[in-house]
Amino acid sequence: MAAQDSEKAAFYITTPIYYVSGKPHIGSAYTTIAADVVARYHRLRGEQVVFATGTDEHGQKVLRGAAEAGKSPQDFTDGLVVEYKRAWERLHINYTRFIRTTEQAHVEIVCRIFQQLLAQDDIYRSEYTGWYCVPCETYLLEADLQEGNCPDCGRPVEQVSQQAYFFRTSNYADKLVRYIEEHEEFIGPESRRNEVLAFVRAGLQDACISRNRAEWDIPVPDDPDQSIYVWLDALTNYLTVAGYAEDEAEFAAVWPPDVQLLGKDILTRFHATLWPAMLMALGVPLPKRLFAHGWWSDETGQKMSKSKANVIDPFEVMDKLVEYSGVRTAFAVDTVRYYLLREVPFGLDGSFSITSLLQRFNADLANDLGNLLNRSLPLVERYLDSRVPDPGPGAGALTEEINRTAESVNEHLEQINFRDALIAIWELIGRCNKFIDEREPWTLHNQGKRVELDAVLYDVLDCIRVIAILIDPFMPEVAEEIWEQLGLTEPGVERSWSDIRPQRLQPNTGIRRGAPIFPRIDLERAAAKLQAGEKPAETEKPDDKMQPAEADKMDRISFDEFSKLDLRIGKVLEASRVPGTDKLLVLQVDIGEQQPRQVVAGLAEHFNPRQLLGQTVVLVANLEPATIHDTESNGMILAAGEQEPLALITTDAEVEPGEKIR
Ligand code: ME8
Repeated sequence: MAAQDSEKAAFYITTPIYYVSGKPHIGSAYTTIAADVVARYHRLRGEQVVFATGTDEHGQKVLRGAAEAGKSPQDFTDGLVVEYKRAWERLHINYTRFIRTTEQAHVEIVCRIFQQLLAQDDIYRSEYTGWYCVPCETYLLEADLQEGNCPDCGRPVEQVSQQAYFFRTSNYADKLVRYIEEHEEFIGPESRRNEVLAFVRAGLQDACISRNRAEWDIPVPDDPDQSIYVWLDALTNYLTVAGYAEDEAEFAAVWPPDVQLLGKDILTRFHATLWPAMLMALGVPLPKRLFAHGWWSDETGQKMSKSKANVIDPFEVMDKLVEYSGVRTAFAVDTVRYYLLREVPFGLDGSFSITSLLQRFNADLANDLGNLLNRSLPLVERYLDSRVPDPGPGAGALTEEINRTAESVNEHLEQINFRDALIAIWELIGRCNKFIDEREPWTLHNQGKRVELDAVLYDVLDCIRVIAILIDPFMPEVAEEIWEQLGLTEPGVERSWSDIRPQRLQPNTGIRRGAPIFPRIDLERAAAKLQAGEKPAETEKPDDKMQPAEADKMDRISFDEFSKLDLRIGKVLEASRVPGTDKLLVLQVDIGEQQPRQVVAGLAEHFNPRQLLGQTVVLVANLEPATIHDTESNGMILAAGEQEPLALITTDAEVEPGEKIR
């Protein structure tokens, strides 16, 4: 996949072109997001990329959809194309070409190909008697049917008896078997390759490639009673995009496709047989790699189908995520992208579960990645005046991990193995978090070990920089946010795969810590809401951190309720770690009472105990006492930060301990 032909200038990747019979859903989004990840990866490597997607607009399925909607086929398809383009934009899909099979230039290429194949006797006319599945737009033989229904979608088929044109697929079966055997990379994953080989070895029937004329289809040249079969038309889109028979230079720069992604439903009968046979007949090189991914079903494992109304809408999922976490819409989109590619190995089937999406959000994004940022950038702010330090001779502790991760992510992405690439990146995130725990920058600061402190924080920031590049193909907006928080906003400081090397971060860069990217979800509350079947609010709103509507959604309390809080000024007299924990400190706080209050607080990851001595704090004095890790706690210290204590709440002038807050 990486190795480009020396004479080929561009990396060419495609998705199937989707039927415009319904709105985009999680299935079409899946293939398109996966293709976008591959395209972004190659762009980051400095390659020119042609990334094509589009819509399949002819055929009975679309014609019937238009009739049901009471629209002309043109109005119907125009409307849905807008929906597709809008959906791809919202999902951060950066395609370079959106092809519609109704484009005049494409129609002309389809006709030219038909004429050429007819002239060279790869197409002939005969009688067709058999079956047709309209939802799949597939001709079927009696022997193909399962209990009289379509073997793919299980729906009833229609009997067809007509004069028709045939393509001599059978002539290419042996050549195709040899080709598949000799080109291991041609079909992935391995299991699908074996299925295709078995199918082709059993021999191929000539394919019926026309139908009695339907108003909306492409007519067969010089035979207006017949329409060109929608699959011949659809597969040709990949050639049209590359400039076939139109622009020789463009075609030479782009052809053959490096990767064609598709679902397993359209591999064996179409992309792995009819398509290569057509190309062989035309004398055009075959695509380098066809990769068929698995099928998403709903939470109960049922195949998604519009008639069952269980089709998953990615935008409804995002709305829920925004509602439950308060995450910005752009990062909710990236979360859905991450979830789809992390949850299930590409190639296998999966069932989409909002609960597991929310769990992954908390565990991988809020905890692992979010925590890394939320705990390290404040340290740089506090100790180093928000500047990237000099690495000094002591830096480079994460060099080996960074190099190893880069190598493994490359390998996995070349193999179209998104899940393992993400696992490798998350191992690096875990390692970086652990490095902070081990080196305790707060202790180094406290001990005045500035050189060591600089080296540790440099390594952490530099590793975060590498992580931002690595996640960029998957989560482009999150990568950009991290980049900005690192202060890498100068023109020309773009993310590039070649910068996945240690110690490329410029000392003295000014970091700009932002709000936490992934606010943690209260999973219990979310589960209760999900169970109540609440429909989330529309997220058609500006991508701001605090939406005006959020204030309305807050649980309000009355003044009487607020008055019940007893908030007091306190002064920290003693502070030490709670034995056996990483996060907890036990503090003795003077709040003007006879005895100091003992309070357990989750401050240990961000504050050194000694740093807190003498600190003025705000204490919730009338909180019920609790025992935390065998230690009595009698009150709560207030700090800013929803997930992590980023800063203590204190006063801007000296106030006596015990003073009430109103
Ligand atoms: O077949 N899980 O279009 P189509 C995973 N026009 N992927 C899914 C999915 C699911 N539940 N549902 C759909 C066509 N897909 C033809 C293609 S190409 C020359 C012509 C994805 O709208 C998957 O990629 O039925 C599948 O192959 C494609 O959508 C089918 O889209």
